[in-house]
This record gives sequence, C-alpha cells and structure tokens, in this order.
Amino acid sequence: FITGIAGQDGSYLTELLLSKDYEVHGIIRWDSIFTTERIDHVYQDPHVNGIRLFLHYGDLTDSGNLEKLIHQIKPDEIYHLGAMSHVRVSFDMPEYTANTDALGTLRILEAIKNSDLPIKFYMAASSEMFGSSPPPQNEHTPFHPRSPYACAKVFSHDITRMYREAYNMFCVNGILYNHESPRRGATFVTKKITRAVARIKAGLDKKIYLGNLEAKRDWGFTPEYVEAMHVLLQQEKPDDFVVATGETHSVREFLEEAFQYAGLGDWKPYVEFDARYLRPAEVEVLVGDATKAKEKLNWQPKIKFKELVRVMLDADFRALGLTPPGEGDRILKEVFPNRWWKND
Ligand code: NAP
Ligand code: G4F
Repeated sequence: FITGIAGQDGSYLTELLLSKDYEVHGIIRWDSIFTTERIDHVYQDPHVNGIRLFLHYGDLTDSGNLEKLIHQIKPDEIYHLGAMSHVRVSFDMPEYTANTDALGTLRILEAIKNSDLPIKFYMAASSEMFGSSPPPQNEHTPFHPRSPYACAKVFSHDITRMYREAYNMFCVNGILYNHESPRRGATFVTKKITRAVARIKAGLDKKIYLGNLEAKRDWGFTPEYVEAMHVLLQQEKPDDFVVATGETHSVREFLEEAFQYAGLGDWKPYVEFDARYLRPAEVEVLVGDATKAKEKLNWQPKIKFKELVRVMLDADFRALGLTPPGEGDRILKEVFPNRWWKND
C-alpha cells in the first residue's frame, strides 16, 4: 500500500514492486483533472481480471478513509510517501503542511495499530530534518529543522520510532537526501533547470528565474532510492537509515553542468534572480553519510551528480522532440542492464 503513489517516488516504487510480483494498492487524491501521468504506463483497467495495481481515492487528512482502506486491503507493507513535499510552499501553507505531513503519518500509524495486523511501515523521512546541523549528517546527527515542512517530518520521524518502541511495530524511517529523475516535479530546482535548458535549446524560452544559487545539496537518482526503501522494509529488525550519495554540489554547479552538457555554454546570460524563490530560512548545505546503509543493507548509489544531470537532460530533450546529446541514455544502459523502470 503506497501513499503518494502518483508522485515521483511512488511511480518508481510501483514499478519496482510490480516487477517483484507484488499486488500494489495506492491512494490518489480526487481532482477535476487526471493527476496520474507518472503511473499511466503501469495503470491497469480494474474491469480486467488478474490485475495487480489498484488505485483508491484517499487523503492523508481523512483518518476514516485511511482506517477503512487499511482494514479492506490488509497490506503486508505500507510505504508512506504522500506529503506536501515542497519546502518553499510549506512556509505559505504551514498548517496544511503539518496536517498532511505530520498528522497524516500519525493517522496511518494509529490505523495500523488498531488493525492488529503485522504490517510493516516505511516512513519517508528527509534530510531537510537536519537543517542547519553541520555536514556530513548521519543517523546520530541532531535535527535542526528550518521550515514547516522539516518540522512536520521531524514529528513523523519521531512518532514512527515511538510506535516501533511502544507497540513493537515494524516501523522504519528512511532519511533520504534529495533524489531526482526525469519524473521530478517541475517546481523543484533540478527539474526546473533541466526543463528550462531544454526549452531554451528548443527556442521556446529565453530565461530561467531562480533564487539562492549557493545552497548545496546531495543529489541522487530516484530509482536507486526506491530500491533502498524496499530493502529497508526487508530487514530482520526495524531500524532507521540515511540514504545519500555523500557528494554535495551547489545549484550554481548544477546550472554550469546542465548548460555545458546542452551545448549552450555559459549559463549566466540565461539566468535571472527572483526573490520569490528565496525561503525565510534556508538549509545551506546537506551531505549524507550513508555508511550504515552500505554496511548493513549493502546499498550504494551508482549514479552521482554529473550522470544525474545528463540523464535528466536527455529526457527533457526527448520530451520536446529534440535529439538528446545521448550520454545520459548511454549511462543508464551501461549501469542498469536489467532496468525495471520505463525510461522517460
Ligand atoms: P512528490 O512527487 O511531491 O509526491 C508526493 C505525493 O504525495 C503526490 O502524489 C501527492 O499527490 C501526494 N499527496 C500530497 N498531499 C497529499 C494528501 N493530503 N493526501 C494524500 N496524498 C497527498 O514527492 P516525492 O519526491 O515523490 O517524495 C516522496 C516522499 O518522500 C515525500 O513524503 C517527500 O516529502 C519525501 N522526500 C522526498 C525527497 C526527494 O528528494 N524527492 C527526499 C526526502 C524525502 P498528488 O499527486 O495528488 O499531488
Ligand atoms: O529543489 P528544491 O526545492 O529542494 P529542497 O528544498 O532541497 O527539498 C527537496 O529535498 C528534500 C530532501 O532534502 C525533500 F525532503 C523535499 O521534499 C524536496 O524533495 O531546492 C533545492 C535548493 C534550495 O536550497 C533552494 O533554495 O535550490 C534552491 N533554489 C534556488 N532557486 C530553488 C530555486 N529551489 C526551487 N524549488 N526553485 C528555485 O527557483
């Protein structure tokens, strides 16, 4: 059972679990337009027998709905990925963010507890929780959240651990650092840049407007991160893990790399500053120390910063009908000969 199934991570995780012969259920929010674009390629018509993907209407703010679905589905594993996941927006909507991202987790944990079923629970915690704690951060680093989003995730992280200890439930936190892909939402900085670079290349746009270029992030590749989520729920004993590449790069470096790879040269003539993208409090630098995941889960990322930029740009070129430079596609073929996800 996946909350946030139609999000970036939910879509890859669905493909991973289907490739492992799971029956997958997920909640989507009702909207007046279709919001399932990321999972349309694996959608299965419910009128056909033998399908393994089931979508249900649901919302993290509706405890009755969550209780009912968990009672009906009786899942073995819950991957709780649903969230208002945009840090900047959480400053505009702090109460909604806390309701969804903090209380939403509590609602699911209570539903599991009340079900008396041996359900394993994965909580999508975040490196944002470390905030201004100096890098590199690991499982023992104190949290110092710098946004309503991060505060809500700290609550979810702690309540997940608390249910594990108090009720002996199989609950784990994956403390994931930023992970990106061609399916990343277009308002997050990596996708905003690669999409804009492709549009500039195609002659559709002239400029991109950005905020703080000096912030540094530890950016990884989403398919590898959803593999970590799955492994985390297959441990013998529940435990929390940092999942990261251990490299950090600034938004400025991302711009340099993307414009160079696209053959546009210097990025400066194309980029303008817009204060609306600044945050009241910024997280300056995130670098994860994922030694524990390497040693205990045998998890290690293969795609790092430069490859990630290439993979994302090739996809954005293709989306506009442009011939991609092709290095990203070549890397994917070489590194993942048995790829289980659709290449966008
Ligand atoms: P995403 O693309 O924004 O997906 C979030 C999903 O949550 C969307 O499908 C969204 O539904 C759903 N959602 C939002 N509000 C909801 C509500 N009230 N009820 C039910 N569903 C709701 O985020 P992501 O990148 O896949 O991230 C997945 C999770 O990992 C999130 O919890 C995020 O905070 C966390 N995380 C992400 C990263 C990262 O770098 N990507 C790093 C650390 C942690 P709609 O499709 O209807 O909008
Ligand atoms: O891409 P971002 O919006 O990601 P951010 O804030 O790091 O959050 C993402 O990663 C977290 C894990 O650490 C997740 F928990 C969270 O759900 C989300 O997936 O911003 C990255 C950096 C920030 O420092 C921001 O100030 O880019 C800077 N930035 C500069 N200009 C911008 C922009 N960010 C956005 N979104 N848009 C800009 O125009």
